[in-house]
Amino acid sequence: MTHLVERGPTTDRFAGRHIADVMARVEAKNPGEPEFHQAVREVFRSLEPVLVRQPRYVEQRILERLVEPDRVISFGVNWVDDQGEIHVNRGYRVQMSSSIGPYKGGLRFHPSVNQGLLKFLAFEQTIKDSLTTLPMGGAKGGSDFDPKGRTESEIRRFCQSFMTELYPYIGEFTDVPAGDIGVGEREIGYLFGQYKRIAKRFVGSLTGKGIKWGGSAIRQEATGYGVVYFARDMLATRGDDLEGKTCLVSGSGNVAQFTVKKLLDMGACPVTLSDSDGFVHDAGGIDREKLEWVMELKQNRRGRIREYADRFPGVIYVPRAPGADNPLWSVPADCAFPGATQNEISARDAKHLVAGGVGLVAEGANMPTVPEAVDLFVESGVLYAPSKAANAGGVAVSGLEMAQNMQLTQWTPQEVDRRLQEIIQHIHDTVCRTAEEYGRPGDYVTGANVAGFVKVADAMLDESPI
Ligand code: NDP
Ligand code: 2IT
Repeated sequence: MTHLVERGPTTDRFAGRHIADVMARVEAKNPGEPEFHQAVREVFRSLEPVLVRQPRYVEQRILERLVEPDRVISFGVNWVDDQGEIHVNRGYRVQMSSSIGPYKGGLRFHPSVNQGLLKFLAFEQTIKDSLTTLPMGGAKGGSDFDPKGRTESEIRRFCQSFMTELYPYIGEFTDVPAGDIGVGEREIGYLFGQYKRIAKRFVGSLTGKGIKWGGSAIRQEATGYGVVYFARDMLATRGDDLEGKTCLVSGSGNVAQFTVKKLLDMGACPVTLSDSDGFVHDAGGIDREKLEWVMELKQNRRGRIREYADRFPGVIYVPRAPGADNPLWSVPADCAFPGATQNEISARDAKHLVAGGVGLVAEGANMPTVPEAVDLFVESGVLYAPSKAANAGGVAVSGLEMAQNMQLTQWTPQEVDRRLQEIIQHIHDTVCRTAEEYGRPGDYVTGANVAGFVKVADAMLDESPI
């Protein structure tokens, strides 16, 4: 296939055309999957100079192979509610790439889940897992099941039924799911219990397990902590730190809660939290006591963030108006930590953020920023960390959980936290170095896409050159 590569001065143009061709095929072959197209386009746009330097990626059709999941598993999940009524949901596991390790990535339970959404998340996960330095491939799964308003026993029955269907496809060396939206330690417990019931083995087939039953210290905290460590490392490149910085945080789930906790450790002042109904602005700052209250509200009572404004004086609650700008991003601040969901920062939101003084955006959620908004951040000189780099701490500690399970051991929280900080620092430095190598110093988007991609691509070449 060497004829695919034109050498000499046309190479740049050729690489660009190759990327455009593959992208057009991705769109044609995967209709109705806009988030998947968006995620692939976001990575591809960084790759032109990579293909120029390494024409074998073109010859060996690495881009085409990378965007085709190894396997998409889809199954019905039947379960019975407390009234005895039968419900049918759809479950999935998208096994994207096992080039550098067993498939690895979370499970999302949310009514918006469909195959295209999970393909976007599995694709992102492949590049992210590559950045962690640990041997993990990329996958994502979940269901359109809506846990909101469901009782404990309904959630348990759903999880058991989901695992009964997923069971044949996972295992400690095959595919190791974890949590994501709607799946936390409680759900992982029910899923793991059912796995063991079928397998008759206690192995690390899931991560995010409880500390008393094979989990790792700091896994629950890891994504939020990691995002803040990444922000700290970015600010350090400008001789700055988080002390006294006003910070916007969106979401109020696992990632948002531990982002706030680590921001407080670093002397920053988080002032917002949200859920899908609206957001709260606490200009005085969300302190440790209030955060404890939020954790109790969200983890135990499954309450709504609106209640924060009823509980604490001087707090403003703004309900969400669908289709409109998200007013959370118009609150003046120094830093922003989106931690809810994809595409939650529109181009207009980004303008408000920049106008409001934001100089750093570190993404806890996966792909929370639309492409035009990313461009605006990069052009405006905002320190912008894309999710595949900034939120990799979660899956990195999942990797450490797998390592501990294999060794039948459990490290101290101090040890895991030390390793987490080391991994984040390593990702940060690799991303910066790669951006510089490709003539885009300070561009974390190019750095993350290229560094993550190249490791996977090289593994693909080593394992099966044509
Ligand atoms: P949780 O389920 O714990 O919390 C999700 C939060 O986001 C809730 O506050 C939820 O509000 C809000 N949210 C979810 N969907 C929407 C929506 N469509 N519009 C507005 N708000 C929404 O999930 P996590 O905190 O674990 O995940 C948050 C993000 O972080 C996701 O993008 C996830 O992929 C990403 N992530 C998670 C990791 C992890 O280890 N858990 C690792 C890396 C990334 P509501 O209660 O109203 O639904
Ligand atoms: O998006 C993510 O990185 C996760 N939801 C965590 C995946 C994992 O396997 O820990």
